[in-house]
Amino acid sequence: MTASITKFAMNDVTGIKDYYESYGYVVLQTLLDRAKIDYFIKQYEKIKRNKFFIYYSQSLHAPLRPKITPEGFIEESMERVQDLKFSPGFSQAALKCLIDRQISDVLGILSGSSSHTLWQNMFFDKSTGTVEHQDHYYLDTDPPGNLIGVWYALENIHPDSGCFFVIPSSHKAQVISRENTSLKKGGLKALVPDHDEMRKKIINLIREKNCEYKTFPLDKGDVLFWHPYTIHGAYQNKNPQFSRKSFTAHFYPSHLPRLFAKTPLLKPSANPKILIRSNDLRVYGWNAKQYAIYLFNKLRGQEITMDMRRKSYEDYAE
Ligand SMILES: O=C(O)CCC(=O)C(=O)O
Ligand SMILES: [Fe+2]
Repeated sequence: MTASITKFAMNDVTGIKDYYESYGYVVLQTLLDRAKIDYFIKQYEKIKRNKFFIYYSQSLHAPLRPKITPEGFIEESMERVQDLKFSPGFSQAALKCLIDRQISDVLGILSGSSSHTLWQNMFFDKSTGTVEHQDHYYLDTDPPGNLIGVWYALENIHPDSGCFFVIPSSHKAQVISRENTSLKKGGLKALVPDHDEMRKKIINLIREKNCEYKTFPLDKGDVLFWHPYTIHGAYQNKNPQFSRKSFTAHFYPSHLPRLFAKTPLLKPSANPKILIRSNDLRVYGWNAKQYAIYLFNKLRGQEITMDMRRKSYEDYAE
């Protein structure tokens, strides 16, 4: 049995803010228009079996061709969905959901800022069983603590699909930061030992304090917002019949700089309260590079860098 989930409506401004501050997350009920979701899913079904479709995988940090399960779902999650410009119907439908007006209204309630920048985003068809972590380790603002994570349920999420979870109020406990702050020296690979340390510290913290996990089998259109210090992750899929269609995105108040990262050129999106990356040429270049890396990896064999999937490690029970 899943414990009940407190869900808020948009007009409960004080309730939303207070809950987020106490627990480090908050759920808004049917925030995202279902017709918008249906349109995105239609676009997704179109590209899924396209022979030329390549995407950057968030779970493996490498470009991939979709690996489709016997039940018809893409196995590994996609990163930078709105930047997949060689599939414009798909990427634009994703962006429409990500930058919805209701989303920016809630971001405004939580941060008090009138403009937010969309930094990173992902699409999951199935759960990849994300290890416990704080987003602060990967993405945050300077000063830290102002990033907001957003998880969008794109279907009714089954409890056995590998639900997203958070450790309530963990944003008030310890923050584990990156020791290696320079991504330039050696890229992602240089961060691997440090990342593994972080993963272990988080697991130890949870075990020492015997923390309670809160699991989210949300309904289609529900949206969860969380703090960059809140420990969260996702369970492994328990039944291959269940997908877990969802987006996640990370926003921050536009006036703040990024921690450990340069801010790219930005422009207003179709929602004037949300800024997105403006240099389209660079984004096309990034896409071309993914094709090149994909072909290179195919010839040479793929090297796994930062693996986010709990099944790749021995220290997780499920
Ligand atoms: O949905 C998941 O599996 C995890 C997503 C996540 O950790 C994030 O978006 O920050
Ligand atoms: Fe995360």
